[in-house]
Amino acid sequence: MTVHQIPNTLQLESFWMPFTANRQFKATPRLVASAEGMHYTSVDGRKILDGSAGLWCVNAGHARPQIASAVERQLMTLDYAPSFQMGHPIAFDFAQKLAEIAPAGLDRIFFTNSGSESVDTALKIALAYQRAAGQPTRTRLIGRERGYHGVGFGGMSVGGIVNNRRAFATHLPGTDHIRHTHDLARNAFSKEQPDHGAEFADDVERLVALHGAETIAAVIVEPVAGSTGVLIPPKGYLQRLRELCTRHGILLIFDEVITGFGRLGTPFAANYFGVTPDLMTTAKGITNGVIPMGAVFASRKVHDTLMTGPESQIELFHGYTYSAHPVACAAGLATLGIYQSEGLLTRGASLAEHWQKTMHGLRDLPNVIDIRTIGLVAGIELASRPDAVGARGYDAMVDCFNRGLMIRITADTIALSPPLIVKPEQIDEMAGIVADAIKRVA
Ligand code: PXG
Ligand code: PLP
Repeated sequence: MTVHQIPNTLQLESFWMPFTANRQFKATPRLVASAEGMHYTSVDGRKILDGSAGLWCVNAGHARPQIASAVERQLMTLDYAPSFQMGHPIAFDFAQKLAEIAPAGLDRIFFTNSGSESVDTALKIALAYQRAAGQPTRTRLIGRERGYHGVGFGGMSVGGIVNNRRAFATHLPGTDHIRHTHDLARNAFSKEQPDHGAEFADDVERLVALHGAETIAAVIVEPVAGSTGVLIPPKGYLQRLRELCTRHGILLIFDEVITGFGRLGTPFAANYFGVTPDLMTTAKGITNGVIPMGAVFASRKVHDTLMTGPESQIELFHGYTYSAHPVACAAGLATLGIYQSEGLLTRGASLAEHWQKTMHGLRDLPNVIDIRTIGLVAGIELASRPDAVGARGYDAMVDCFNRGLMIRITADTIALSPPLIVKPEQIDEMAGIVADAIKRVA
């Protein structure tokens, strides 16, 4: 036992916590001390079922020995090496393995250390691509309302969550947004893709009409929006987005930081929906969450357009000290090994029916105004309390934690996304704890 497991000796002031109500949290902290498989253990020794795969990242479950030993081995073999004008074999191996599971054609891999860095990298690649393709006026970047693309200035600017934007007035200039597709009136309680709303993709035409296609570099969307409350694209929507981007010479970027690596029951959302973007951002599940890493998957067209000019010239003036960190690559390779040997990238598909039935079984509970499910993700939207958006959701999260289940909330929407090793009876257990919480916060 280390001191970290004795809360009453713990000094909480110094750690300025991310995306947290620090003063509220420090008054009544929720602390976990260890994790294994599908469970965390709290500092007071309670088992807590992981209903959120950490933060949507621990897809193979916790404390996997193969990953731990690969990391240890790598640390003692080559702990760090630069990737600027140097290389180390494991980075090339990992990129090759990722290329093998990538959606068709997205087989050029640029490594980062997080989803936010993947997003900013993809946006910069899009700008560099348009310039190299002889379209230097294409500098505008289009996101979507309610989109989350991390917290860098680029990702924040194309993002569409007001709380993430308003304190930081200096957004990137030259960004704009299409509307979100959330439409409770027409689509509440849809299973998988809702029927209505493909026409929201036509907002790309409106922005083309407003700004001129020759000013637009890229459109970025989450195929399924995760952190804004599990918003599933209407039938035909992503296909239409793809057609419009192609027609107008605009690159389409899928932000698959959450949807990547099996979350929908397919390796990537691009596979699930049968729509291939030009660039795809990933992070989180790429290393099972255990070492920070991200990757941008680029099409040959994008990559090859930049591989021009004299061979001695750096083609993309971009990268991170820790791009392709050898220890992250080792964790990623071991993670991919587990995903493949246990079939985890498609396991969600075989559980989806049970998942959907169990989650939709919660629809008659008090204040439930929508339930959305796809793959191994569910969003359960609760009506907000008058004048207190988010309060009911927060109380439900605390109640679940106290009764042995970790969930995520966005305002009053509960998001569930367990590790992909979840057993059917654990799905039932999750639903039971959530049902009790919903009743208690009514
Ligand atoms: N894009 C998407 C689609 C994401 O979901 C990021 C980019 C940024 O990744 P990093 O690694 O920089 O955090 C994300 C991250 C939540 C939650 O509660 C979701 C994320 C992060 C933290 C919390 O839903 N997604
Ligand atoms: N700031 C300074 C002063 C640096 O020297 C560097 C990298 O060399 C950075 C920021 C960027 O750090 P990273 O490459 O880890 O993103």
